[in-house]
Amino acid sequence: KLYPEEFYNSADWFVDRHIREGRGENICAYTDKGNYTYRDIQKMSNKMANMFKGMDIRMGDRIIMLVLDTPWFYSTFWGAVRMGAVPVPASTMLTSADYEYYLNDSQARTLVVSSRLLPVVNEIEELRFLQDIIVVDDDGVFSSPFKQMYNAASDEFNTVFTAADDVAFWLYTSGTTGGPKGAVHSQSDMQYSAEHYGQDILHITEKDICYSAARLFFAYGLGNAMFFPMSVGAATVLNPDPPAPAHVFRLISQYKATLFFGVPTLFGQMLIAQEKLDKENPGAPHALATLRACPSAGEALPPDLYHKYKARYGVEILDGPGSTEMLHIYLSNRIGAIKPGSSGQPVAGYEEKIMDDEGKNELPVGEVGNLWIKGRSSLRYYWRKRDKTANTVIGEWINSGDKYYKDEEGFFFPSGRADDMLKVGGIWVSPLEVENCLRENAAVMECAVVGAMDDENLVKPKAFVVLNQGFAPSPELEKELKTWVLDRLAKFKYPRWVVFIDSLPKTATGKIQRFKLR
Ligand code: 3SK
Repeated sequence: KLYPEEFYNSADWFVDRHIREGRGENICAYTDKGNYTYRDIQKMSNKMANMFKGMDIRMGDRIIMLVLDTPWFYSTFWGAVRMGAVPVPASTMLTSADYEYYLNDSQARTLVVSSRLLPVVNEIEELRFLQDIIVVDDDGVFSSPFKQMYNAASDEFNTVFTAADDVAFWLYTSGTTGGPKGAVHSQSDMQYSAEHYGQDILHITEKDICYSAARLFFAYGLGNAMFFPMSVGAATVLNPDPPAPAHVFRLISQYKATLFFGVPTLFGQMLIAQEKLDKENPGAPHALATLRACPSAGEALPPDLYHKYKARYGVEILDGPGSTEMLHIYLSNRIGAIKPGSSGQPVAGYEEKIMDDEGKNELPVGEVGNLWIKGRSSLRYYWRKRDKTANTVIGEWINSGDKYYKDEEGFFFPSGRADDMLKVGGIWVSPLEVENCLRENAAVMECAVVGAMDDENLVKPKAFVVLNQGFAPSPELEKELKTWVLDRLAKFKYPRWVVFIDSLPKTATGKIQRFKLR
């Protein structure tokens, strides 16, 4: 036995520990098709690990996961981790070109995909490394020959000898330039985040029932619906369908959720749907009575939304930013101590400072600068992106790319992005990607995309377009350009407004002055 005291595998900590400590019969996942205990998840992930081993998947091999929010996400993720492979959950909302990039960039030989997403995978043109596609339907039935392999696999597995600092999983994150970056995370990062945010902010216990509108493939959803509840033997409501308000109301009330994790766009939509319900049925109780808190991330929460939600539901939205690089939330408002409009104060275990543009001096209270964060859940590096890693990982600190200032009481206030990226409904959108797409339309000579506020005070892409000769502004052309982007990029990226202008404001050196457009 080599250094047994160094053994640390997150599947052991998040799954097997509960069985060892008598929580094996706790419900881990509630679904509309039945419930799964911690013991069930252990057996399912052991079978997956045995199947992966039988496929000659080795330690360090990446397994891309395009898996909807079902127990198969858990069994695939933990099955991979316990045999030393590296699960890479990817957004289920992208295009075949995006998936081609992920599969080739990660050099994954294996893809696990929910059957509903297979058509988009089938459109991928060039795959350099992929060998096996394991399709799983919503009932957990695998495609052949994996169905037979899974059924025959033992539900026992000796979790491999890994250590806290070994690579455990990756998550892709987008930037303004270049392709998405694979953020490489270690085995102990999830436990660190769960023990700090989960306890300091959520006070999560075994009795909690979580439901996350953010899907499991986001770092935000992965914590909310997997590693926070699984850190304490609590339960999650898993459902593969998109979280429309009516659906959210049903799931929360049916399963008596205590923690509902959302994003501002959805909280706003819920209030609009609630208004309609209240008109149809005056005096009827709302569906959120069992909730004790509603964490929010992904984009800044407008203060009026916080007040309206609290007034209607009597429960607080806890706003706090997180990132794929830090794995989860590092600043947050706290239950009973909220400053609307702020991102709150440091989460225990994390330090934040506001730095000048040279990265040399910390700025005083009230001055806007660059937010740097320190905490032991941060990424190790971006896969094959040395320069981008060097710009982000600065010793023990992570440069968030966000502009912030701090007030006298230590609350942090967001002041925009250093690199013009937009957060739309909690998901990063690169203006450059939308601009490049628009520019491929024959009518477009030049364009620039910036964030603009919609009626709910939430950011959406807005395009300013200079037309080529022979084209004239019209509502039809506006519609055509929106459809053009809708047809080519993931749906949430299309510009909600197209404004035709004669020329773009630029600096003497030709750089677009986006602040003027904003
Ligand atoms: O994208 C975010 O804003 C985020 C928030 C919380 C946790 C993780 C992430 C990536």
